[in-house]
Amino acid sequence: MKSTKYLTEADVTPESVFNMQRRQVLKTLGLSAAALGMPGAAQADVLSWFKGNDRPAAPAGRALTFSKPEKYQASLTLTPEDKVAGYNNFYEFGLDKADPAANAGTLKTDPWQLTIDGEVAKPITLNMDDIFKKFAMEQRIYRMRCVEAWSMVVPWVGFELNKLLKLAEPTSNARFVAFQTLYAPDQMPGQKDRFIGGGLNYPYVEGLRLDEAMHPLTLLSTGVYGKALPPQNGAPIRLTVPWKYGFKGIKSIVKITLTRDRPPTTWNQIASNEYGFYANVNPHVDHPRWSQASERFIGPGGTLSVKRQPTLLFNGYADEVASLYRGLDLRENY
Ligand SMILES: Nc1nc2c(c(=O)[nH]1)N[C@H]1C(S)=C(S)[C@@H](COP(=O)(O)O)O[C@H]1N2
Ligand SMILES: [Mo]
Repeated sequence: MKSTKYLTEADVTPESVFNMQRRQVLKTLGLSAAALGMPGAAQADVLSWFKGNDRPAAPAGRALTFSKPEKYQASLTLTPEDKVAGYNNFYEFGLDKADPAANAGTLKTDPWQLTIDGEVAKPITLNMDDIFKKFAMEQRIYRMRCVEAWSMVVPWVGFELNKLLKLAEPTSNARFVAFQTLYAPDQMPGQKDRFIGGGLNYPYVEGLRLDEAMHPLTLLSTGVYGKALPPQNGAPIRLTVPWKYGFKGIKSIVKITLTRDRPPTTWNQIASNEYGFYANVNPHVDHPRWSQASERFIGPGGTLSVKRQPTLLFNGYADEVASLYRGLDLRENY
């Protein structure tokens, strides 16, 4: 990987590794990455983004009403709003970090329906008004760690997933919770075109064990920085599981299904040796192609403020969640 005047070698490595992975995807699809000039373009995109200033302003979402429980107002340096809304993974809108902010305006989030079904006594379909009426929103400041070894600190607005699940009354057969993103190829170019969408299978799906889903840290988020989620962050409702890698945080959810069996998950399907079902943040278990011991924190300021810092076990939430995994080999269950 060549170094640049903007980032040090150490700083660009995880992104570059990720771009290599993308070339692999392109190869699988029978496309020549070199012919398309992808590695250079991808690198240029990352660099131009990190220079700051040239990102379009995030569309202003509706202001939300919410409480700020003391316990969850962590005194951490926040990632600035324009970076939270400008540096995204949402492959339905393209693979580059700037693509979702540029392209997700086509997502229609109103009206929106969310269905809870499967192993529940009371299946239910709610629109967003129902959700805001039934569940009091709160702000929670959480660390967020992508499997690509970058991290943010994000002030989410949302509510505990367990409140919604309790409403549907899981049966005694329910052991897992499956989530599904909207499938709308007319709104999401990556679902129509395997090149734009990185060769993933759509709709994007994710899953949790029922106890993980019921944990008080697990949120359904409807906002960020006090306002309704911008489309690129997964409007109008997305999952936030702060002790797991970011890919578990499925966006723009339309369906939640309680199941007996462990549901398939998108990244696990494409590369099960690299992306496990659990995906708990763990500095001691490396990704097969890069170390997870440290991460680049995307903080305030320009390029040089991207700081390398140690990664924390369970992303710093071990006191709260380690008991969920007692007796489980975290190396095997990555
Ligand atoms: N539907 C869908 N959900 C998704 C993704 C995606 O590509 N599609 N990317 C995931 C990944 S890898 C990360 S790191 C987070 C990024 O969330 P953010 O853009 O709000 O920071 O969304 C996750 N949820
Ligand atoms: Mo991610």
